[in-house]
Amino acid sequence: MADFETTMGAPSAGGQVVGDWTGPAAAHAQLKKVKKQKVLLMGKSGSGKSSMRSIIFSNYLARDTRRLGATIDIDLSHVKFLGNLTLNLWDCGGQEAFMENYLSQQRAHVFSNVGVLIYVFDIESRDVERDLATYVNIISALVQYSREAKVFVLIHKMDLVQPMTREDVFDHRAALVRRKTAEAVAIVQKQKPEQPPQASLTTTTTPTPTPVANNDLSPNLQLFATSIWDQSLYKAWASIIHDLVPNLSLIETQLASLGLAIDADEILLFERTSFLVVSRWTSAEGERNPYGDRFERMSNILKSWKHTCSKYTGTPRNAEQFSDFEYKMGATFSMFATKFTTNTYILVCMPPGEARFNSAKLNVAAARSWFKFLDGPVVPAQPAAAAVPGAAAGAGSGLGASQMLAGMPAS
Ligand SMILES: Nc1nc2c(ncn2[C@@H]2O[C@H](COP(=O)(O)OP(=O)(O)O)[C@@H](O)[C@H]2O)c(=O)[nH]1
Ligand SMILES: [Mg+2]
Repeated sequence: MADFETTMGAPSAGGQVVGDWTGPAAAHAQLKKVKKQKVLLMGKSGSGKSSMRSIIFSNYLARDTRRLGATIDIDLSHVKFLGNLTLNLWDCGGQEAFMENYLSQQRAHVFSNVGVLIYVFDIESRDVERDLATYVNIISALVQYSREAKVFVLIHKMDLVQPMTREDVFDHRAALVRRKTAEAVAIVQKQKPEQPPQASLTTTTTPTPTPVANNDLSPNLQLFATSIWDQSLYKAWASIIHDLVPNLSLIETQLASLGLAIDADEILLFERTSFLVVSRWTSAEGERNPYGDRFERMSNILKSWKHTCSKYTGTPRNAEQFSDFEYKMGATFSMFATKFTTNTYILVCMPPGEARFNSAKLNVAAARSWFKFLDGPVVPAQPAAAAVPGAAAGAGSGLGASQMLAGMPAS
């Protein structure tokens, strides 16, 4: 990253950012190729798995999910996320017969090469003990075949719990799940490496399970309280995809450079279909914002806005792509969300001021070429020259649009 910072240039004392793209090859050489991730979506039938998948990735409204039919066996979908990440999403029907099958005949097939397991608990379920027992079996199989996998447990349908007791109910359930996870790991740990697993007896082509050593097998576990009726779903899913996104540190570095250059309070980068926050940058001033849930709220608001645009223009929901969303809150703050690269939207929040706002918009447009790598595995061509005067300078020193445009890279 250091190489890239040098080539892009830091804001000078005068607030100008001048990028000389003489040597970004080092940074681009680090760009990762297309990454495929197997993501298992599991939990009892009716717990809400297909609903959340359809809302996040297929532009469903929460109320549309009532019409979803039960998933039969495994519903496999390939979700393209940005230009270089494909999620192979295994939505596993949760009826008991299917679950038993995943744990026996299909064990190696289902649990090998898993990047992420998302396990959904319905908080309304009456048979908690049984749900937990199934969860223990699933975790044991996962640890056996994909011990590096990350586990996200979603305690779902929290809207059905009284708001006053939600936190306590979640904490109690989370503690139970953590304990059960530890128990599942202990079961696998006790197994001797030479003991063949049940499934490897069924076919000669099944992959061998990960050898069980004495070191810690505890999966990397995170828990979230979720509901399809509020923004909590976006918080959980943004965390799930966050670690899967290739070139994350490059994205973060670039966003920070842009944020400093335009003197923003905060920048959010969204994936264009799901509106999940891929990455963000916050200034020291922005860190004082007391609303910790503002990121998932913005995901929710922008996605609803997109649906509203679709409703009133007659455009199909999947095709709708608004280009700009601006909000100027008097003397408090300004923000805009705009289409950025082919696969992303960007949101910039900044102090008020017309000159600052206009300058930031131009500079964000100029910075698009820095982020071309988000659109595909192909290493972008180097712009001949790039000079992006900062909005800080624009706001402070009254730079005119023609001066700024003069410094923009040829796109
Ligand atoms: N109240 C409430 N209902 C939900 C929620 N998520 C899903 N549902 C409903 O639960 C039912 C079953 O959902 P579905 O996604 O088919 O469950 P799956 O079998 O796990 O795939 C549907 O009627 C959904 O509308 C939620 O967060 N809150
Ligand atoms: Mg389903």
